[in-house]
Amino acid sequence: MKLNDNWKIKHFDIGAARDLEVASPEYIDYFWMTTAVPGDVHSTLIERKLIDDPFYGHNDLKCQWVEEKVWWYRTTFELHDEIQKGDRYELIFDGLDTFATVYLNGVELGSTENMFISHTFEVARELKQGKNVLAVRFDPVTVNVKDKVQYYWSGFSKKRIWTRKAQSHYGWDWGPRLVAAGIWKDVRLEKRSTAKIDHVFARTTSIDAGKATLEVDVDITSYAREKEFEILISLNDGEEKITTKKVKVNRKKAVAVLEVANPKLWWTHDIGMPHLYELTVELLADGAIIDEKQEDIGIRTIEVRRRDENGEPSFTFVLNGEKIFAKGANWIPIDSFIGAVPDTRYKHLIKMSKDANMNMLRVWGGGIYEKEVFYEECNRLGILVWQDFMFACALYPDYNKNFMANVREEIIHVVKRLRNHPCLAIWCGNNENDWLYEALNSSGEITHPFYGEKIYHELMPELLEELDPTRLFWPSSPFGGNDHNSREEGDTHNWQVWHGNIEPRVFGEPQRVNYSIEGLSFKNFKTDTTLFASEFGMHASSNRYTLERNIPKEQFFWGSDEMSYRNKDIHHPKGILLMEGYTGAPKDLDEYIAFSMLTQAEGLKFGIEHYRRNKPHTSGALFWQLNDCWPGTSWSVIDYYLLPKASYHYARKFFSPIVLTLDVVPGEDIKVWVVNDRLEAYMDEIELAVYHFNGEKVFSKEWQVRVEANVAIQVATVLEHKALGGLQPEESVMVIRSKNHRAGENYYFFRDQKDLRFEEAELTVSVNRETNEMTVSTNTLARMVTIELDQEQLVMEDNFFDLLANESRTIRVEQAQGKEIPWETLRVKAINSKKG
Ligand code: BMA
Repeated sequence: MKLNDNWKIKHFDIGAARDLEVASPEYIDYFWMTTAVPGDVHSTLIERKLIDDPFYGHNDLKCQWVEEKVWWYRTTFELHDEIQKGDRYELIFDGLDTFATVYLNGVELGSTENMFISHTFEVARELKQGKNVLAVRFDPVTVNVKDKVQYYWSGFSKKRIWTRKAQSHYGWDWGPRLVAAGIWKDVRLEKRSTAKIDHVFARTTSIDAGKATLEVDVDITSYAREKEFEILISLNDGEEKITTKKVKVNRKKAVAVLEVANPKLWWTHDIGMPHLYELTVELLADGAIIDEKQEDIGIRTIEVRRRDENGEPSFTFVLNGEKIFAKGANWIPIDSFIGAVPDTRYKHLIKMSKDANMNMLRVWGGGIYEKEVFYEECNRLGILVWQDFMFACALYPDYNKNFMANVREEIIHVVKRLRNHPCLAIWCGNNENDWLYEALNSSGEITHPFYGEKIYHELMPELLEELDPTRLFWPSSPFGGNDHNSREEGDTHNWQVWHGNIEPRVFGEPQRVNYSIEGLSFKNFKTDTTLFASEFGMHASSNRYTLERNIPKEQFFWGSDEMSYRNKDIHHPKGILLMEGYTGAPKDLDEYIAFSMLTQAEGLKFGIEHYRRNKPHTSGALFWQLNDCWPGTSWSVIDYYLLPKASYHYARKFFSPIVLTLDVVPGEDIKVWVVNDRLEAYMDEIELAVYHFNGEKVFSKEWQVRVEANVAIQVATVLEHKALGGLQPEESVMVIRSKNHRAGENYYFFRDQKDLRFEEAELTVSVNRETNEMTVSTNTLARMVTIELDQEQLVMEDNFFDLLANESRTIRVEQAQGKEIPWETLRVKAINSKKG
């Protein structure tokens, strides 16, 4: 039974309330405010208009007081059962954020200090038939970490490392400090009989010759020592029963081996179907079912190949025996207030990832182990998950016994919770701790030992060997080689682009930076020979609608304090330098929005197509970052209102399983490539065409291509001056396309945006409100046609595209929740379209 109803909250100053009084059933809470569970304190205060929307202007600073208070939650619930002697009831909190003390009918059941795990209390004696009162006190994090002064490295804020809570709550370089608190997941009361199922671990042990073998391990807790139990396992495929097996429980464990003939395998969506079977595990005592668990499982094998066929280092995910090129992004918490986020927001974002042809998402280590809905959607849609443990950019107090006991419990809990998901591909110990520690240490900036090392290099590998030997445990990201961020081994974060790091470096060298146009240009991707790029990216503005909703009107201009407050990164000139190199520096807000979006989109395209051409040596490209937790300026490609930036639409193209791509360096030969990630050969006729911006076609060449399954090849070279057909490079555009529409069109320019000489485009726009379609056409090449409508969560077939002279495109627009499209707010423009 869920206990999510009737909750109320109130805050007290530290020390102002007597705990047993507030927790007692007699306490009068008539005047408290109601709140939603799951949820959080801030979201309730926002809803009740007791704090101003923290995302608007500087309002986040106005509500910092919330984190300094003691917050009490109270509810009452009715229990109809007549409680018998020997009955067992478990009160389960799936998520308490974070320092909580739980009381039932005035009895203090215990305290918790880990947001990431569920907490269970045995309460048969404290429960009553009839009315029960449940109370939870949340202490401010400041109280708990007050005396934990520590002078060693911890990025973005100091004391966060002592709290097993989303580290980004304390502020990050893409989000404000908003230290959430509250009951952020379900609360449940479960009656237990003589035993219960603790955990199930289902895994594919082999797939061959039309047969798959699965092993299912079941752990139980028994409350009746002498009693015998059995486990009944069934595997269903929709309505069809595939197999069942009954096994005896021996010392609280049961193991069953299942065989599945002609299994339908789980694949990522780009190369197959993500087929799911339903596994049911029933616990039987004297023939009667006393507990049951159901999970969707996939039949698949996954490994990370660390050496290729020639014995050279590699970092390639291999799914069901097939090498995968991982295409995707880094996932951060999808809201500053994660408890109150509806599942629909998750579903929409994951669907958007799939629609952008991503086959892997990395759950980054400064946020949370995601909610169930995240993994379920990835299972269902065929997206692999790189799972970090939640440690990021800091040293962690591995010398402290209590902290380590908490971490140990967390790892066990999380691994058992997530290990059955077919989407889960790898466990990773932390984000950047190994790399940054060594680099900062070598630069003389920190002299402490590598605190935290025991977690990722002792505790985790030891526990994972036992709890999940089916996946690679990777100590950190990046990791491997001489410099943990070495391109010779393992995975890398390319922060040469944007952050200006000078790479490669080796152990012992200081980390140097080059803040110049060349130093942080996205052109630097070209020299990146990584085996697997798990982070890299550039800022782009949020959409105009998103900014307008959150920036006071009088501050709505480029260079205002409010605009700059949206950007939480240090050294703001980095973004300007990046744009200077490609589009030129923006002069006003409209130019900033357009130029930053275009630079990010072209930069990611430049880097990712390079990485993909380099396959299989490079076997993955996960850019930083998919999403935002607030309406800010960041590396995200989808803004807070789930409106795509230009890069998102570029991603649909540069991540498509088959991509026709050009390697273009001004003044050099143009290299024509085909990247085929599909598991079958690609045969086609392709064309490279060059046009003057006014539409005149000056060059065309066609090739018959056959590209074997899962390879990238260069199919041709074209001399630049030939391709130009007498035109100037500044006035021409290239298009590489499939003559049979088997692959998407791809546009390239001979020079950087700032050097191109566009003509002024006149766009003609018409709207069909019946079908929610709009059509745009142009007289001359229109660069980055941008369709804007004042509504959140809009889904457009395409946006931010280039349109050749005299061509037209029709775009369908939908709203994720089926809301009306506000066509009256429509604005369509291109970078070179007529202003006004
Ligand atoms: C990496 C990430 C994040 C950060 C991003 C941008 O270091 O792991 O910590 O937000 O770069 O700086």
